[in-house]
This record gives sequence, structure tokens and C-alpha cells, in this order.
Amino acid sequence: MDLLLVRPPRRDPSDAGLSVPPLGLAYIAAVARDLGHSVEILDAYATEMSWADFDAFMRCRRPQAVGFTAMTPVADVVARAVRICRPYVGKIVLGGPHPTAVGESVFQEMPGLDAAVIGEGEPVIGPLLEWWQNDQPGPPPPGVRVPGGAFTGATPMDPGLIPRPARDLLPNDAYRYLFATRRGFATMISSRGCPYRCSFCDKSVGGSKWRARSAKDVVNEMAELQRNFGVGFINFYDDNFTISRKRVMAICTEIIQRGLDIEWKCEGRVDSVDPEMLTLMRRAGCRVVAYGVESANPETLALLRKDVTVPQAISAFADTKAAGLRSLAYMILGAPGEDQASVEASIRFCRDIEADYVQFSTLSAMPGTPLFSHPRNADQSITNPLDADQNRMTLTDMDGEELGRLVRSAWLGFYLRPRPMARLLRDAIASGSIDEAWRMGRALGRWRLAA
Ligand code: B12
Repeated sequence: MDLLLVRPPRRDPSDAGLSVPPLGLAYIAAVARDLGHSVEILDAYATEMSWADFDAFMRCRRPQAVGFTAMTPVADVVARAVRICRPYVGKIVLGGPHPTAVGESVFQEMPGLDAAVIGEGEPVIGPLLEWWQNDQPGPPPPGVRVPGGAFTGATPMDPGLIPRPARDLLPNDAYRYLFATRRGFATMISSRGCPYRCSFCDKSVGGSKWRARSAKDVVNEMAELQRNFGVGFINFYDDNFTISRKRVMAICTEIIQRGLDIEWKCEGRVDSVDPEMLTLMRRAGCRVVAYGVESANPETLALLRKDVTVPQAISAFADTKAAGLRSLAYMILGAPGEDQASVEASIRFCRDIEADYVQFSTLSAMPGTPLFSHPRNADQSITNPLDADQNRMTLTDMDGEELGRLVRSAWLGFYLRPRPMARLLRDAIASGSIDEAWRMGRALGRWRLAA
């Protein structure tokens, strides 16, 4: 079958969202291609295609099947793309966290869809395309939801057996990461699933069972990225890269033994790092560890069900610095129960622990998360300069305008200082992310003027 996998254009051309590869689509493409289908990926977001050009492209291209991916904050953008494509294509399927979390109601949101894939798509895409090719005999295959039809879930594949993402189909030169330290950027997933219970996290796709690839296989992929795609910096997007100390040590040892000269970033929990591990990570090329600190207020940490403490955050940041690594703190400001003073305490905390980078956000209740049923007090969207393209409701007891002002002043106060600015500029030059730095700078500048 002729399958076109699509990430739609930006909602608004000035959107400063991160331009990182749509790895989910690349995984689906690899599996479908291995099964003999003809597959193409259109990343209209990264290539900054306009909506008019997207329309013209689809009108001319007319594939047999189109597959979209959606997170909830961009579901309306995907719905627009589905409407545009509908007259020109045979079948349309949507996968990703949004359809997985909302289920059947996705067909009301996007009436143009023929099917939705629920959960991980690798074991599902082949049977779905075959079902379509054979004119839909019997019920849909496991993992496929059709409007009004019965549904059975599919069993996820062992992550060690999934083929490499089809990165050769992606516009690799269009991807950048603001905090990268070298040229040539790629993302990787070395494990899936997470056993923790954070109330703001949507685990509908990956599930609670942590499933990891072997250290050898992970390092093989890193080496392939360097050799075949000229990658110098890898961002690991695992939910929790540091969950198994043994595996992190094995990955680092493997990198060091092979003499692989590549830099990388990963996400960790403040309760699962220690000085010895961080030091080995640094020796193995790690430059940045990002932690979900979320808040300096114990009540908020309890609401978020982080199962970490403020002292653990303090010691993880100190150990990270001592190991020669940079730290990134993800923060959530203004959660229910917080007021101006508690927000300011969290902002101050990031300075106190000497985080090298910070991303301040507000709390959104996504479908698929325990917080989704929490009563909403402010139906408003508060953006930040790195995630401008979103349409999500903020959960807070605070006045939305006031919280928005605090979020903006947190970003301005943190980044508009000589050291963070100099570092960002240096890294942007080293990694070729000048455009990203410029977009973020412009967003900060606009806020500054408006303040
Ligand atoms: C990388 C990432 C990002 C990147 C963007 C990624 C991209 N290129 O689009 C950035 C950093 C920009 C980002 C931002 C945000 N993100 Co994010 N992000 C992730 C992360 C960590 C990894 C995504 C990934 O590559 N996964 C690996 C691939 C293999 O999985 P996948 O994409 O889900 O794809 C699989 C299936 O979904 C399915 N599938 C997906 N698409 C398709 C298509 C077809 C046709 C088929 C058949 C199957 C299929 O098959 C794939 C293979 O198994 C996930 C968490 C996670 N572990 O997935 C969160 C996650 C996707 N993000 C999330 C959120 C909430 C956000 C933010 C709102 C957070 C914020 N601070 O503001 C913003 C919103 C940005 C926006 N523009 O609106 C939520 C989404 C929840 C939801 N219901 O939508 C997640 C799930 C985190 C979580 N656990 O809660 N994010």
C-alpha cells in the first residue's frame, strides 16, 4: 500500500515549538516498509510548510493511505489537516497519545478518520494495512479502533525487536535542539513505559511496565546515528532513562570501551542518580541531565504524586554539577493550592540549586492522566517560549493573568542574565541551533516589551 505518514504544519508560522523528529512516525514507517509497503514521511511542521502548500501537496500527491500522529495539545491542528486531506486520500488513520487517551470520541473530533490506532503502533500498522488492502474482512485487527466498532488491544512488541526508526525518511537537517552542544541532532528511545504514578503524566501509550533495550543495542544505534547521519548530539526521550542504575552503567561502559565520541542528554529522576553514576555518564559523553523537579513545595509534589522530596532534588542537582554535567529543571508553576508566594518559592529554588537550564510550565490536565478528572478552575492556555504551539487548559487556583505574568517573569528572570544567555548563544553556535535561539529570544523579547 502507498502510505504517507504526516506531521501537519504549524498552527501559526511564528510558533517557536521545538523542532524534534516525530520518532513515533519513523518507527511506524520502518515496520510498514519492512513489510513491503511504500512509505513516505511528510514532516510539514519541521520544514515549515504553509497550510496552502500542504493543501496543494495533498491535492497532487493523493496517497492510498495517510497516517497522522497527535498529542492532545495539537489535536485541533491535526483535525484541520484531516479535513484538508479527506477529499484526496483513500484511508486516514490517526495514532499517538491523543487517540489512545480519548478513545472513541476522537471520531467526533475528527469525523474524517477511518481508524485510530490505540497504543504502540508497531504491531498494529501491518495488520491494519493488510485489512484495508483486503477490503476489510471481519473485525478490525487488534489495536485498531473504527467508528462504532468493537475494540481489542494489541500486545506491544519487545522493544529489542523493533526495527530502527526510518530516519532516512525524515528531513534530518531541519531538526534542532536548543540545549544541544554539538552539530547533528537526533533523538532516541532506549526504553518504554514507566512504573511511577505522576498525576500529570499520560502513560496510555507506553504503560506502567518498564521495557528496556539492551545496553549493546542502544550503543549500536548511537554509533549508527554518528556513522550514517553525522549525528553529534542525541537527546534520549525515555520517560525515565536513569530508572535502572545497572543499565545506565552498562550503556556508559559500552560507550567508553568503544571510544564513541558523541554527546547526549537524558531525562532522570532526582531519586535515581548518585555521584558515581553521574561521573561515569559524564565520561561517556553525557552533557545534560533533565529532571522533573516540578516544584519546591511539598504539597504540590504530593498533588503531582512525584514520590520525590525537595532534599532529593537539592542533592541530585549538587551531584550533577559536581560530576561536571549540566542540569535542566522542568518546573510546574501555579498548581492547585499554590499562590504567588509558592510560585515565587519554586522560581527561587531553581536559582538556589543552580540549575543550568529551566523550563517553566503550568499544570495541564491531559486526557489519560489521573488529573484529568480534577475540577478546572481556569480554562485558559498559558504558553511558554518553548512550547508555543499548544491549546491546553491550565489547572490552577490562581488568577490566570497573574499566573501568566509570573510564568513570563520566571523565564525572563532566569534566561535574561549574562551567564545563561552566553551559554545558550555559545551552544547555539556550536550545535547550529541559531534559529531556535532566535525564536526563543524573540518570544522572550516580546514578553519583555509587554511586561
Ligand atoms: C519528545 C516529546 C515531546 C517533544 C515533541 C515530540 C514530537 N516530535 O512531536 C516536545 C518536547 C516538543 C514535547 C512537547 C510537549 N509534550 Co511531549 N512528549 C515527548 C515524549 C517524551 C516522547 C515522544 C516520543 O518520541 N515517544 C516515542 C514514540 C515511539 O512514541 P509515540 O510518539 O507515542 O508513538 C507511538 C504510538 O503513539 C503510536 N503512534 C504514534 N503516532 C502514530 C501514527 C500512526 C499512523 C500509527 C499507526 C501509530 C502511531 O505508535 C508509535 C510507536 O509505538 C512523550 C513521552 C513518551 N514517552 O512518549 C511526551 C508526550 C507525548 N508529551 C506530552 C505533553 C503533554 C507535551 C506538552 C504539552 C508538555 C508541555 N510541557 O507543555 C508539550 C506540547 C507540545 C505541543 N507542541 O503542543 C504528553 C502527551 C499526552 C497527550 N495526551 O497528548 C506525553 C505522552 C508525555 C506524558 N507522558 O504525559 N513533547
